[in-house]
Amino acid sequence: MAASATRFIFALLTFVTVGMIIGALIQLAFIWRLEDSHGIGYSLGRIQSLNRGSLELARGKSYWEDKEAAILRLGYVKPEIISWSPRVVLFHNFLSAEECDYLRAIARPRLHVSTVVDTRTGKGMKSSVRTSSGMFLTAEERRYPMIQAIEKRISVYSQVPVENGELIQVLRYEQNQLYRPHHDYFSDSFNLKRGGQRVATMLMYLSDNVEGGETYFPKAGSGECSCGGKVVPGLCVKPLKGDAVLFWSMGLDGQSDPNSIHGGCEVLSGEKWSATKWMRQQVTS
Ligand code: PD2
Ligand code: ZN
Repeated sequence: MAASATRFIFALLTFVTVGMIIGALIQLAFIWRLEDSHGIGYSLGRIQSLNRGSLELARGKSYWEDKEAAILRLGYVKPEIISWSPRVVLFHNFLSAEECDYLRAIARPRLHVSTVVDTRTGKGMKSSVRTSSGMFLTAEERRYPMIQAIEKRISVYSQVPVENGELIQVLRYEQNQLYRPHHDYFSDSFNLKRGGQRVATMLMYLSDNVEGGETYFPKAGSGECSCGGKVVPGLCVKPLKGDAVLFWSMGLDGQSDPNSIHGGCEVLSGEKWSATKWMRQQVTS
């Protein structure tokens, strides 16, 4: 009698335990399906803009599953219009710290003294106008996934196709180095032949802890700012790692905009690293 009662209690306990395990598994599966269909977790499910990547978000893909959202750094990049004439947009958090470090690492062993365009010949020449060191990424490096992602991001935020972009240039400014005010559009006819005029520039900052080294727009705004420690009229953008500034060398009238004059202020301490993407009227490659 006692033995059969023990067997009964044991069977009951086993039944209850197995039932609880099955119930827990069913609940887990239910929660998992719920997350999957509503994009809970890292959900940007309510973003419903016009591109395919965002539609996938709207259908419930989580942020990291959506490659397009990750490439565009949706939710991180914050645009701020800082001037309408010249047209200048500051993109906060445009590059990740990893992307900045990657560009610097590729560039460091291949740096050369920077040059400016000689308007008589269209060739590069050394000049006191620009005292940095720099290098260009190669067409091969353009195919690396991280570079591809950066190029795609530049093209989406500027609405200039990737094919119209020149190769990315990486620059390093050491103490006392600078780039005096200049226009990015060409004043010679040689460089116009392949790709046409430069229409816009995306200037990305790759390093922190720089004193000075601001990007200076003398014809923007009506205030004053600090450029390499000097107070000057115009607008100055501080070089913060990961930020990028997009400015237009061509006005809405389709003509080169003289107000787009800009420079890189003197670096007072630390090292400033930047990367430039110039964009043309036509395809460059
Ligand atoms: O690196 C800079 O700060 C800078 C400033 C102005 C770069 C350029 N222009 C350029 O590459 O055109
Ligand atoms: Zn420039």
